[in-house]
Amino acid sequence: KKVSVSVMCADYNNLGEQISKINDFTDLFHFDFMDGHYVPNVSLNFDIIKRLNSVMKKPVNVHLMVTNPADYIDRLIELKVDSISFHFETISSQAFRIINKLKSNNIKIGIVLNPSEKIDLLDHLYNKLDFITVMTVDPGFAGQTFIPEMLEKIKKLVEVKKKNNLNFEIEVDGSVNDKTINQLYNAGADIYILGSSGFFSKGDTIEKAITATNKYLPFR
Ligand code: S6P
Ligand code: MG
Repeated sequence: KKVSVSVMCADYNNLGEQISKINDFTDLFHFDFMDGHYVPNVSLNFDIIKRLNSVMKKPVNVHLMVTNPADYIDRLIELKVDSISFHFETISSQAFRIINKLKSNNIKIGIVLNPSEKIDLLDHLYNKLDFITVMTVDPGFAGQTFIPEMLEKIKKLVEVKKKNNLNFEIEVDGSVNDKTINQLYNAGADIYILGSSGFFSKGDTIEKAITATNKYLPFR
């Protein structure tokens, strides 16, 4: 089981300092990219990753909430990110092209399912994916309400994995916190994205947030 801290929820006034303190606690860093078009918000960007690359000691995952994700790939390859998460409908017409390009650059690939999207959308891609992200809120904003119906989707993915002997990891994004973690854990999620409700609000310093979060995580 892995933890991925959502950098969009950090204190931008102390970004480098916070990230360096989170290094030992997290397994991955999660960077939300938004273009103000696919979702009505904007968030992190290439320059922020570039500036933080020297501070971060854990792999970087970029979650592209953008209409034209193919436009972002070359710069993410340059930045040597570890993995990229794409929303299914934004790459459905060019999924194989994009997957092959990332694989040849040693970048892991994940597909994100919005709450409205069924897992069957991915049945032709399962064996090509490193992970599948189940959104447990609508994409675009931190601080939203957990959608409990998504637990079934996680369980279905676990079944598909077992039945077909597949390797993809199951990630969850959106309102992952002390109130939802046990259900997500029991459903079988592998990677837990922790943002405002699950990490940064758990203490007034990063040290306190780490202690409090380690206490409630069922796998630590
Ligand atoms: C949402 C984004 C997420 C958030 C995370 C925030 O569009 O993809 O990664 O950063 O969900 O955490 P919380 O606890 O506020 O939902
Ligand atoms: Mg995200």
